[in-house]
This record gives sequence, C-alpha cells and structure tokens, in this order.
Amino acid sequence: MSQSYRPETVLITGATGGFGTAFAHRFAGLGCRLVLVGRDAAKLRALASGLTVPVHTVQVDVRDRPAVEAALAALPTDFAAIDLLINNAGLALGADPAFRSNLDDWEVMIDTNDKALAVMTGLVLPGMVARGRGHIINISSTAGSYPYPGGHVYCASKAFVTQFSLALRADLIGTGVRVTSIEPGMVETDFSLVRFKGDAEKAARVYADTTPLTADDVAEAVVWAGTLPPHFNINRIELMPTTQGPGALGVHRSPKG
Ligand code: NDP
Ligand code: 8X3
Repeated sequence: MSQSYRPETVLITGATGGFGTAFAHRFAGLGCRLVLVGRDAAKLRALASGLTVPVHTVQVDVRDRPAVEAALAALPTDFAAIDLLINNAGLALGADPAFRSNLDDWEVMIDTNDKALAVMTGLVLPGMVARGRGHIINISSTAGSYPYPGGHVYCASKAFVTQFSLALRADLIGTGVRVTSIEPGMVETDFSLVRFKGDAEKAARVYADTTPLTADDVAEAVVWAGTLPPHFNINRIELMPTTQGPGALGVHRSPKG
C-alpha cells in the first residue's frame, strides 16, 4: 500500500541509540519535524546536525518525571502538537538467572522500560485525544511473548509494553488515536553491549555467525505502521531474523526425575 499519511511532528525517545537514530533518519526523509529525546547532549547534537528537517532536541533521562514534564511543557509551539510518539528508550541489564541478578538492574529496567514509557504516554496522550488524532508506537520485544533463560525482568517489562499498548487501544476507540506495539527479535545495535555492561566480546557473541535484523529493518516496520491512513491501526507487529525462531521449553532431567 502506498503511503497516504505523514505525521507532521514525531517525538522519538532513545533517539541516540540504534533504533532511535534509524527512526529519526527515516521520518526526516519523509519531511516530518522531529523532537529527539536522549540523555547524551553531544550525540543529540550530532544526530540533529545530520538532519535537514526542523528538529528540537530534549536532553533528559526519561526516568526523571519532573524533568520530562517540564521538557514537554516547554516544547516550542511548532513542536508541541505531537502526531506520533515513539516510545523507544529502553534496555536490558544482565542475563544471569533471576537468583543471581542485581536488584538495581531490575529496578532500572522497570523504571525505564515501563514506568517512564507509561509516564511519557500519559503526558502526550491527552493532547492527541483533544486534537482527535495521534499515534503511539511502543517498542516492545519478542521477549514480551517468549520468555528465555536470564530474561526474567526484561521479558516481563516488555510484556508490560505489549499489554499496555493493547489496553490503550481499548480506551482509545472512537478518539482517532492509534496505538501499535512493535515486537522485534534479535537486532544488532548497542543493546547487547549495554546488557553486558561494556563487555564487547560477550555482546559480539550474540550476533556471531548469524544474520540479525538491523535497526533499519525495524524502522521499515515502524514507518509502515506510522504512515498508514488514519482509519487503519496496526495493533502489533512481531518481527525477527529468518535465522531466529522460538525454541523448545526447558526440561530438567536427572535419574530421579
Ligand atoms: P540502544 O542501546 O542502541 O538504544 C537504547 C536507547 O535508549 C539509547 O538511546 C539510550 O540512551 C536510551 N535510553 C536508555 N535508558 C534511558 C534513559 N533512562 N533515559 C533516556 N534514554 C535512555 O538499543 P536499541 O536501539 O536496540 O533499543 C531500543 C529499544 O528497542 C529498547 O527499548 C530495546 O529494549 C528494544 N529492543 C531492542 C532489540 C534488539 O535486539 N536490539 C529487540 C527488541 C526490542 P543512552 O545511549 O544515553 O543510554
Ligand atoms: C531484545 C531481543 O531476544 O535479546 O528485546 O530479548 S532479546
């Protein structure tokens, strides 16, 4: 289907990361004005300087609710009416079994992937409803549907994102506001480097001898969902590399059963 809708103003969280940068370039290519949210001012400046559309950058930790509220309240008039919110900032920390995990890591994942995403949504949504149009695209994960060893809180945090997205749909029927959950599998970005806290060898092993998706592949799905005509809502997209698929359930075997 050809594109028949273009969001005028797109806000992207985690804009300085792998997915976020790909989204920024793709929506800039469509001529959208962009609000780029990230923690690193230098990376935000570098990203913005490579784009030829109007850009407003917001340097904030998405977990800092007062700072997020202030930044959204202070958006310049030209950027204030957000048509498309892409809740993308997120992370996994650690892949050890739950009983050997770091509770601080658990809190950071929940605070970032869930609480911050919900707060951002709650701040942007009333304006969309008042304008009778808007779209929220939440970046979830296959981890939200298919648990795996060492996934515990990360998997659960993404299940929250998927279910929150579907529940929003239930509330937003009749408002003109759309919601989409994007659920990628393995995509090569800094995601694993972050998960393994800078251990490049461990991170590289995740992607070794296989063909992961790229951030641009994910952007393809996001742009498609985000440029469909206003009557058309994509609820969920699950995407993964051809070289990835669900695995068997784990079974413990010992002579005693
Ligand atoms: P990256 O690590 O490349 O990007 C993550 C982005 O989130 C960075 O810009 C990072 O900023 C930002 N971020 C993290 N915490 C905060 C915070 N507290 N405040 C503001 N920004 C923050 O990873 P991806 O691009 O791969 O990940 C993007 C999203 O996609 C995440 O939600 C991830 O869970 C999800 N995902 C990733 C998959 C993958 O295999 N790569 C698959 C499925 C889903 P900073 O650089 O400052 O830390
Ligand atoms: C990222 C994909 O499989 O590492 O959400 O959890 S996975």
